Amino acid sequence: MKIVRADTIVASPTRNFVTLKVTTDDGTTGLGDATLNGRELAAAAYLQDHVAPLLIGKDPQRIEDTWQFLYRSGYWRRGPVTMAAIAAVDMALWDIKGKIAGLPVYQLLGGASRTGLRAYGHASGATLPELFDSIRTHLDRGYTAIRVQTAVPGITALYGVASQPQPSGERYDYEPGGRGSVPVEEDWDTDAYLRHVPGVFEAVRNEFGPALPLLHDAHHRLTPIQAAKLGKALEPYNLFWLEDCTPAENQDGLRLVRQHTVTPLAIGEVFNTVWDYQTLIREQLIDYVRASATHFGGITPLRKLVDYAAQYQIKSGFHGPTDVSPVGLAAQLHLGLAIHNFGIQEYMEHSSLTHTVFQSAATFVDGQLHPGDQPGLGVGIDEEAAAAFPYQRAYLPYSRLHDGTVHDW
Ligand code: EZ4
Ligand code: CO
Repeated sequence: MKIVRADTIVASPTRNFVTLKVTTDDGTTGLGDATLNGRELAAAAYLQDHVAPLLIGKDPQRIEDTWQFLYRSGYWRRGPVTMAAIAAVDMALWDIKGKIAGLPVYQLLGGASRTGLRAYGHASGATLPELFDSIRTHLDRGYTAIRVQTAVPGITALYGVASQPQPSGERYDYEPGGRGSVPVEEDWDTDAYLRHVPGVFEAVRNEFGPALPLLHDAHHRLTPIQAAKLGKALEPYNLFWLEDCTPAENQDGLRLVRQHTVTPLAIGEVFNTVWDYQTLIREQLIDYVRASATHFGGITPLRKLVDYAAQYQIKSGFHGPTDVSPVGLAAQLHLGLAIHNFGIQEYMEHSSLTHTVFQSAATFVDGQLHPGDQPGLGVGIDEEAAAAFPYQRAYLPYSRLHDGTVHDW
């Protein structure tokens, strides 16, 4: 069997997605996701100009070998552009292998370890009543775990608060990657944030009781000692996890956080290889790995990461925002269903326009995601529909402190 085509499809139904379609000489096709929010064309060019020509004539069944070839032969290792491109190839080859075998990818990974994947949804509010309504809406939709993001007095535009008026004039609902020619500027005040957030969790606990799993994303904004302080302040409210409390480029910094708090920690949505996690896992400084298949080089290395993490009782909490396409989401649903150390799956529902381009067999029932039982990943692409939504320039926002200093977003 040989690969005869590798096409990169960039489409923007609601937001930009980069999809690789690999075709074999018997007409089998596989899809992979290389979407890199705000830098989509770099991943597309890497695939189209540098990777696709290397795939022609290769045996699509050699997944590990192809991964190693792309990772090592490029010489310039790692980085989100490289790893998103390799991820797309890896996913497409798993998709093809599943189709050849007539099995969903989770069966190739060892079969189901559970009936479905518990998902958490994103609730948010500019005020407490609005936040409570948002949590209730998610509970009504079946979610059994809720991420809570709140507006903060003294901060005008803050990550994760859907209804908050944005400098762009649009609502924040779907995702922060706004279309436009420049990144939108947001503001940040660490003290205001640290003062406000514990009270919000106290109010949520009082309203919804002690049992509902609650999560929170600090989105890389704190220093280790600030993160430690927040983790400690949130202990009475028993979080499922505190996410990305520091940027974590300095893995050693998490020792300090860990010494001070028993709030469980989840890190790594922007990480792209196991090396980004090495100290965090070996020293048991975190509880959940946040990588996505799309930004981590695909299913093959993500499997290795969770197997390494399993030895330290660390679980998965794969990144599932709308900037991971339905193909990328399917890849991690298959893996999450198969592994033993599944923790929880982030789920931001894709827009209905996105579903006109991607047809996914994945289901969300009673708070649980399932990738479905179609052979391969279970996602198709309507290329005609995709062509109707050409790329639109888009950037993630960035933050400045009130004195004008650029801050981590
Ligand atoms: O801001 O994926 O936990 N989820 C997140 C996401 C990220 C976006 C950036 O592209 O932090 O919403
Ligand atoms: Co996050």
